Amino acid sequence: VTDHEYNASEIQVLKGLEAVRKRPGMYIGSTGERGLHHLVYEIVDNAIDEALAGYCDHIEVKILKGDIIQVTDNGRGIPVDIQADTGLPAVTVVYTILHAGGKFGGGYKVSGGLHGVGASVVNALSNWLEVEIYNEGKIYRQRYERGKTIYKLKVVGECDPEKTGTKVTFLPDDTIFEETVFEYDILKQRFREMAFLTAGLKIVLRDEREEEGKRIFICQDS
Ligand code: 28F
Repeated sequence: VTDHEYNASEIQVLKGLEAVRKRPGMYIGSTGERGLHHLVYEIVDNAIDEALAGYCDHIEVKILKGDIIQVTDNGRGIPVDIQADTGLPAVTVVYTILHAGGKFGGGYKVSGGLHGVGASVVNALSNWLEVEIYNEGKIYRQRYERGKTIYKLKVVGECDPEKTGTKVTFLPDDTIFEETVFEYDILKQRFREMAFLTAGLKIVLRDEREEEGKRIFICQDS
C-alpha cells in the first residue's frame, strides 16, 4: 500500500470493489443467509452461461470444511489473454472490476431472482478467493483477498492439454455476512432447478464438511 502509485485502471478497480464492501446489500440484496447463498449462485451462473454457450456439461459444487465453497466447470476456462484496454488478463478483469453490464454484472439476466451481480462482487465480499484455469496444458492461478489482488495470474502447473475449465474457491467474509454457514438443502434446491433449465447439464453438489457428514446430490435433466 505504500511503495507504488496507483495507475488509472488500478484506481478504478479499488473504487469499484470498495463500493461493494461499503454497500453489500445493494449488490447482493442482503448480508443474511440469502445473500450468503447468493454468492454461490453468482459463480455457478457463470458456469451455467458457459454451459448455455455449449461448452460445458459438468459443474461441481463442493462445500469444504470451514464453509469454503469450490465450484468447478469443464468449460473453455475464463480467458487468460491480456486485454488491450486494461493491460490485465481477462480473468483478472472479470474478478476485480465491477461490471456495469454484459455477461458479468449489470443485471441483463432475468430468470430466477437477483441476477447479474457477478464474479467481482463475490470476490469483493470474500475473505479470500482463488481462481484456477485449465487451458492448453497449463494451470493458471490468481488469488485475491477482500477483492484485492494478492499475486498476478501465474502458471502453477501443467495438465492434460485436453482438460479445460475453471475452478473458483472462496471463503465468504465473516465481517460482512451475519451468517457464514451454508445450508445444503438450500443449495440443492437451487441447483436442481438450474440443471432442470439447462439441457444436458449435470450439476454435482458435495458436502464435505466433516461435522455435517458427507452428502452428495447429482442433478441432471432427463
Ligand atoms: C467456476 C465458475 O466462471 N466459468 C466460466 C467462461 C468462459 C469464457 C468466459 C467464463 C471473455 C472476456 C469476459 C472462454 N472462451 N465458472 C466460470 N467460463 N467466461 S466464466 O468469457 C468471459 C469473457 O471477458 C470464455 C471464450 N469465450 C468465453
